Amino acid sequence: MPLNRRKFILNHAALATALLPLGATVRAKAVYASGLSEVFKDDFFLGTAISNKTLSGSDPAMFKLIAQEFNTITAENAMKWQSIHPDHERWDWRLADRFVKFGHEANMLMIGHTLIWHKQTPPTVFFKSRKKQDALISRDLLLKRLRLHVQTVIDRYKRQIALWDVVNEAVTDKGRWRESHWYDIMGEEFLEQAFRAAREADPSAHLMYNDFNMEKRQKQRFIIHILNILRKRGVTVDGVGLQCHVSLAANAPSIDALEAAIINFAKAGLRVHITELDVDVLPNAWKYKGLHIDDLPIDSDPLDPYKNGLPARIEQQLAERYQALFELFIKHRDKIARVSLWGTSDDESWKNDRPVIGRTNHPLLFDTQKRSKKAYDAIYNLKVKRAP
Ligand code: 9MR
Repeated sequence: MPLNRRKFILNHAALATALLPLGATVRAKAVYASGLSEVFKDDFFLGTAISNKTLSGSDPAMFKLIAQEFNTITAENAMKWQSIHPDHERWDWRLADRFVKFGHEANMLMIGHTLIWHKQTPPTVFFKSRKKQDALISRDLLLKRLRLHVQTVIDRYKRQIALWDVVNEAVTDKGRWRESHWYDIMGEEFLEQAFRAAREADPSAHLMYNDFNMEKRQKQRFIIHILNILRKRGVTVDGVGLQCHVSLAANAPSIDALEAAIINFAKAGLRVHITELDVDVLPNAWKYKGLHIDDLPIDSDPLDPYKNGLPARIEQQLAERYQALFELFIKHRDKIARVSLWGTSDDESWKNDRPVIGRTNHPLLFDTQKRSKKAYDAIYNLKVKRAP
């Protein structure tokens, strides 16, 4: 086993436990020895997010591609509160069970995403009545719900999942607590309580805090500060997730800013995970957030320029951007446990519908036909020089 992977596993007993019972499938994995994760096996785990479409079985070719190319998976939506626990007494484990079954069969390192978030959580979690969504419940009741949810989910999967995004996006880019129902009802305490509940449910799990725009200095400082406070109170957070939803423009964010983030989080004693990498190639359209591309009050063509494919020039820029990112990740491989893409092929990316709905983005390593792109070759070639 490569040194850094062994170190990672040894540092986190639960991960070892989670991987060990899979002896039989470890051998099966060797069949796919040529994938991208194999190329990076001495550096970090390399993964992707699996969509609900794939999990519901309508795209078997996608499972095959993922098994071939990656060694860690995250459920893009299937394990979020709204999907797995849609009502107080109702749990829906179907897609999450499918995720774990696939992960087990393909010998994947599985990531539990995400236990506590302000989005994709049913309003009934926070309000006194279904009809009157103005009266928030008490701190004590919300704490009870938080603990029940976190512990039920971890309990069910703890034999297979040893890494959890416990809390997602609790901090603003300016380095303050994000306004959310969690924060409104429980104040800062919700972060600590979430990690406490997770730690109780699986004492040796690898617990992470996950957020976007982690290169912003104020955000970084604040997150390190609050995670240090937790540590002083005896609640250890093991890792931090840098989502890395970046864009094609060289400074969005700059490699230097990302590098500083990786170094600062590592210095604070946190394992770094790149959790949701993708590279947006489209023009900025946040001004029209939530609108469909066909409903814009302006000529929409300039905002959706690559409907018929990515021109060679842009494809090249995308490859260069991916290459620069992976050069950085390789440079800091001692700090980085994992790099996960947020999806596999371009057609399934959330970036086609955000901020504007219905555009054609090209942010991932595989095109809509599941063919590897130049960006794939660029990062593959960083490790393996192919014969000309
Ligand atoms: O990719 C996910 C998309 O399908 C959902 O509609 C969206 C809902 O907010 O969440 C997306 O995934 C998010 C992830 O869970 C947390 N970080 C930001 C991701 C992109 O929004």
